[in-house]
Amino acid sequence: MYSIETDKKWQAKWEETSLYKFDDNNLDKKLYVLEMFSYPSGSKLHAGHWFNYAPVDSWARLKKMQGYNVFQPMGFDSFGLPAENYAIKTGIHPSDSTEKNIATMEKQLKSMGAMFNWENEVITCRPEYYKWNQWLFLQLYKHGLAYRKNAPVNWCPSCKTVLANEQVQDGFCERCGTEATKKDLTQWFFKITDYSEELLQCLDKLDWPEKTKAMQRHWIGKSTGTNVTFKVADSDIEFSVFTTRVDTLFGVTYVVLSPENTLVDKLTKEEYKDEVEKYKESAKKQSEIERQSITREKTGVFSGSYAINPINGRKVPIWIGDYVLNTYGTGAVMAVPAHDERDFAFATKYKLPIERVIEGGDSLPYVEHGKMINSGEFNGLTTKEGKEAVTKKLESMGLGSGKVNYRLRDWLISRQRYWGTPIPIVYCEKCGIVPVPEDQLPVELPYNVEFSPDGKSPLLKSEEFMNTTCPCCGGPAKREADTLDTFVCSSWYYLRYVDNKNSEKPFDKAKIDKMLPVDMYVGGPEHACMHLLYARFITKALRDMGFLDFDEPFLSLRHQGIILGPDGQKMSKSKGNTISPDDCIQEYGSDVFRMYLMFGFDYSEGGAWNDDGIKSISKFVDRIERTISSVKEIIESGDTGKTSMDAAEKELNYTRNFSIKSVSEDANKFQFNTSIARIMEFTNALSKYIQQKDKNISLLKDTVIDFVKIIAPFAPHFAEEQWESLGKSYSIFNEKWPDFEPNALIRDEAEIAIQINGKIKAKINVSTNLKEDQIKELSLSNEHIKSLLDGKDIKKVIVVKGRLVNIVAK
Ligand code: ANZ
Ligand code: ZN
Repeated sequence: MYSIETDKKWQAKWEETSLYKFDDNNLDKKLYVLEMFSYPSGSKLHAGHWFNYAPVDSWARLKKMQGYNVFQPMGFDSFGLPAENYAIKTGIHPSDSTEKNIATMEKQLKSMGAMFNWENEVITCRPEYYKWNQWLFLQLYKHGLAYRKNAPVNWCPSCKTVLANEQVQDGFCERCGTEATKKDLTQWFFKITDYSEELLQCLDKLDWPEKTKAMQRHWIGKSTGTNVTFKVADSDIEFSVFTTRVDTLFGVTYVVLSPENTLVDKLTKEEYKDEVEKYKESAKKQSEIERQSITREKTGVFSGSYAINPINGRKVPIWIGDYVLNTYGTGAVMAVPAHDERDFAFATKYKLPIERVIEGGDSLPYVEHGKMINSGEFNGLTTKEGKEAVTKKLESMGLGSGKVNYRLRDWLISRQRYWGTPIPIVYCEKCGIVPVPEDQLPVELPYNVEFSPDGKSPLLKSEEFMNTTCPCCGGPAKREADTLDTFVCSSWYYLRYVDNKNSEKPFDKAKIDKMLPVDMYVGGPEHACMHLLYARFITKALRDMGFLDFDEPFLSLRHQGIILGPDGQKMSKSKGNTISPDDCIQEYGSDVFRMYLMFGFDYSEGGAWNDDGIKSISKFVDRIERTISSVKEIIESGDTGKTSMDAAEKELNYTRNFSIKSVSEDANKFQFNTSIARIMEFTNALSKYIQQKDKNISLLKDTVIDFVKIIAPFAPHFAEEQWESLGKSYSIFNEKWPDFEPNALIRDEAEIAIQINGKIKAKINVSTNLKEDQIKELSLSNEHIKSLLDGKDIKKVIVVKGRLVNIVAK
């Protein structure tokens, strides 16, 4: 009987024979299959990890049997907040707890029996890895893609560190859910914005979920419009606004600057200074999210100055309002209250003029496109034509030009936390910012540091770390005390896997050019605008710096859904609804656990755990085992000599070939649940056939071989065991995946269901040559159906050829 002992037996054999060792000599058929690596946060592997890894391993096994040379590495994203927070909670040093957790998780992962290439493991918190993280930082710095600036940045008061824009979701810290605030700090950034356009364009050619691509497009936020220059009346000051609707330029009745715009002080007239100062103070307390909210009441103050609309010379008041963000466009907008919601609300509140310049709609604001009116020489042009014509005119006047803006901001990568890669920078009073020379890497993270966060970088407290000598002049210097965002570690780990033992370089160019891009990447959808964007950027940056020759890291991407507790809630220890993979595999064996995950859920959707579900899979596996063992007995008891293909043989052969075809196609598309449903049907067909008196033994022999082969990816240990019991030579995973025989799929008989009022009452086999009328007749003459219809009135009979007959009766 299959059990965890079967798992252990085959795991030992696989390891002993290096069955899954990647073949460096067969790169033409390489298939790089990657699952997002996990972070050892303290808790053990949970059902979600399994759901990410095990079905993907089944997919990879199918590919291996189809002749691919599979590379499927695994590692640990072991720096960062989860590990550090766990350490803070338990008081155990993050380095100790992390190493211990990694050991536990490795053991658990091995019990899954996946084809992981452990010899390629990457652990990001070890100096062998983060040395190259520092190297990456230095390359970006050398090429102007890493820089330091003072900026208002997102701050999480609970994690006590800055956060990248991507890590603030709807205003809250992505890690702990605390509302993020703003702080003015000098921080390090990576210049991802240099790649905005390419990051956007290349999305089109990626085989990724559409939703994820749409999220990235939205996050990059390309916006095509016009910068328009307004001169300030009675002054030589001028400023630009960014607009996507320059066709409404004649409708501008005022302009608005953001409170942080540096021109505000210069433009504010004496008598308005007090009020403007007060307004600027209050704006500081609002988050950008609040300021952008459509429902929030728009506020503003008048500056006392006026600007000149370049298109018609009209003098319009300059206001200051916090619905204008300083971090987007030019930090100033032209207001067209007749055609923009926010401007309309603002103008109504402050009694500013509202003038229509686009025809259409019954009421204002009218925000759609239309024909230009009240716009002088441009009257009659459509919005599209108008945008072009007005921009051209402004260009000829030297007062404007076409402009593309992106919402994407540079990636903030410094963190005021201990458990991360030290940023390899030294500050010298004489030489300023000095990068640590490459031959002095790694800058090691010191062990003896008080790591509890207090808002300042914990490394500041380590004199031994902080005080150093300047690599330039040899004088006294201080190290950078911040550490790198852990998303830097994960932005290139897939490159290191290929060449993880290289001590000279982060990776060998020739090697990774052969092994990458990753062919199939699988992980959670929550990474859409973080990890998946950063990794694309780093790949492109490394390409432009000459370290690799491809454009995109991940050609195909799939997301797994979330496994919820039996109560339909997110699994959590406090709710007591967690499912322990360890307990499950102890009780049922890892293949049953794996198969249940694949059969019980749509892979990309996930769903609620169901104990009955795993029990029924366990019974199903037993049933397969019994069926195979009966088949074996029959085969061993001698050949009957029957070679003909009668109806029963044809039926079995049909199911066999249909299963091969469907399982190959469905599993390839990550539709594991339907793949397993087909295997269930195959099992039924096989056990039905062996009850037959007169059996075709040679057909049975061939069939059972295919049967075990197509089970193999989904229940790998179990299938090895069955394969061995059939007397076949090790290993089934070196066998070729079966092909189906198209001729066997042409049926001359098909089973059809007979329904009465939509409920199935009987099943009959009919020749596929029959006409609808004949099928109808056959159904109505079925004895069982006849008895059920007794005394009823037949209203209608619907025939769906090859599938069913529905009799509507009262
Ligand atoms: C005048 C106008 C008239 C606008 C109209 C819209 C409709 P996207 O698509 O997001 O790029 N805008 C520009 N800079 C802004 C800032 N820093 N803060 C807040 N709003 C800003 O949006 C571009 C539009 O958002 C611009 O076009 C501008 O308003 C506003 F009938 O200009 B529009
Ligand atoms: Zn110096």
